[in-house]
Amino acid sequence: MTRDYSQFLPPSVAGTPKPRQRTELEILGWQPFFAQQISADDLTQTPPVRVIAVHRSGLNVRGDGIETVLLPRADATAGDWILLNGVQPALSVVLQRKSLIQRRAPGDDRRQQLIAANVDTCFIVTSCNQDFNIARLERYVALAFEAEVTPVIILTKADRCEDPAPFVEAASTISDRVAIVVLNALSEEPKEKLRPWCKPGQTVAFLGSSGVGKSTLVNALFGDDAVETASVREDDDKGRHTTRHRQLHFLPDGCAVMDTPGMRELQLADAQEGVEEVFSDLAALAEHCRFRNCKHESEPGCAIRAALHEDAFDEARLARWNKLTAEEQSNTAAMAKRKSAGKSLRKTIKAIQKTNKK
Ligand SMILES: Nc1nc2c(ncn2[C@@H]2O[C@H](COP(=O)(O)OP(=O)(O)O)[C@@H](O)[C@H]2O)c(=O)[nH]1
Ligand SMILES: [Mg+2]
Ligand SMILES: [Zn+2]
Repeated sequence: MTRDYSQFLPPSVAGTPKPRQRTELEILGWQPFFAQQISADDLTQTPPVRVIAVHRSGLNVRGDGIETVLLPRADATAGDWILLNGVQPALSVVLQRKSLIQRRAPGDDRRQQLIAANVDTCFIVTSCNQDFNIARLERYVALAFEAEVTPVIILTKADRCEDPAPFVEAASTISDRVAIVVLNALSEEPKEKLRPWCKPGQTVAFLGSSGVGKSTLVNALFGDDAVETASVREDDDKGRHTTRHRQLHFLPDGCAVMDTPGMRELQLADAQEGVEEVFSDLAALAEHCRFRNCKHESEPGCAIRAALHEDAFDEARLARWNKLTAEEQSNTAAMAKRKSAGKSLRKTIKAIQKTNKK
């Protein structure tokens, strides 16, 4: 009989030591940032669960040995950690977030829409084709900067494009703080190329228009068909809409991966810092304009115009900066108005309730 003495041997002889077993919570993306918000009692009495999918009808949450559905609530979104109150689920508490991706809700509803919480890296996906739009990419990058999430631009369908270089070049003008990855999502490339961000304990999210390959990338990371993808319509190269809700998937080594449906309209609000960060070169120049409120049109002593004169940057970029800044300001103002209107309405209701009680 052969006996296994390997446990008595130094690791170099016994083979490479096994990586530490990750706890169930760690696989879901639990980090010290969340652990330090709760006590040992909380951990047992109101166990943490993560929102892994958002549906109209409810929030799917998962924890250590827990899998349940909570009623939808306005203050929780995909990726959130919640201390689950088993007796009164409505009293469950959302933990403080590490990051929050949000946009102005589309349509007339001017409130902020929570998209994803506690994401470490957001992969902004577009393709080497007509989906590529520099202004839209800038919005996404501003959104990520504002959310305090690391943005990475992914250019898919490189295999369907004769020369992806111009796309890479255009994307690289957005910000020198954003990595750019060009790949074929249907190959083995994604696993290798996205590895630096898809580490154990991390949460990554795929954002971008419909049909650019977000779900295909999720499947490539898992090496199987974890999620359904759209088949491309022959005529316009666009995928059909299949991903309908935001959902987290968990790689066995402990990286949480979020797939999202395409966003048709991305309007920023409350994102002034994010926008400034994308256009930090222009914002720095503007500091040198003679007038504080310089519109960079025809004012004397305009540093932006002077730089433009020397071809220091592209005039179209200045136009995009102006446009995004104006839009962000108007959305933020509209939202503030809505908030205060809501506040005074709540006050009125409270006052009525008071008089009714008397
Ligand atoms: N040739 C090629 N097809 C791709 C690539 N990425 C995605 N597709 C195809 O594009 C279609 C839309 O992909 P999907 O992942 O559903 O897009 P999503 O809407 O962003 O999730 C599918 O038919 C994919 O097979 C790529 O890099 N190369
Ligand atoms: Mg999809
Ligand atoms: Zn100026």
